[in-house]
Amino acid sequence: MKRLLAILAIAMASPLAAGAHDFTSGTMYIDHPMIQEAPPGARVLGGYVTLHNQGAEDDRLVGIETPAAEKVELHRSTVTDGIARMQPMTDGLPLPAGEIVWLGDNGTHAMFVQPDKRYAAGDELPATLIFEKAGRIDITFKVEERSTDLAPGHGEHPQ
Ligand SMILES: [Cu+2]
Repeated sequence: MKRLLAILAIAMASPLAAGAHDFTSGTMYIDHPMIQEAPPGARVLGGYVTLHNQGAEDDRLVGIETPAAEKVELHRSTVTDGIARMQPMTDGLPLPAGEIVWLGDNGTHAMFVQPDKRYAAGDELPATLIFEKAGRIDITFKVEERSTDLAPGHGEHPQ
């Protein structure tokens, strides 16, 4: 019994490892693109991904496309005087050479607007990440159960 509990504890301590998947194209390493499961009828879904620009030149994530939603916007959430707001990241997400950037840090996220159906944990959404220099890279976002482990702001995406 103790052994079983230990195994459960390990499994629960690393919820991300279970759903981990990654993609590489050229010098761009794309780790763990995920979308948080939302309640039925949700009009938007929040997406997150880790990007490691392993090249010598700075790059930038300028957009995301998917056939699974009306559109995808890059947003940054801020809380001012207790009021949450989202702002479009009109210049995209900068990816300095050699650095690892998490779309998810500081309230950043990809907002999937009007998904074509309800996506539940375990589902996958095809998407294309569009980079200024690395070009278009096809990936899939995996839907995961809503987690409170994500940084502040992620769990409260306005629906
Ligand atoms: Cu948003």
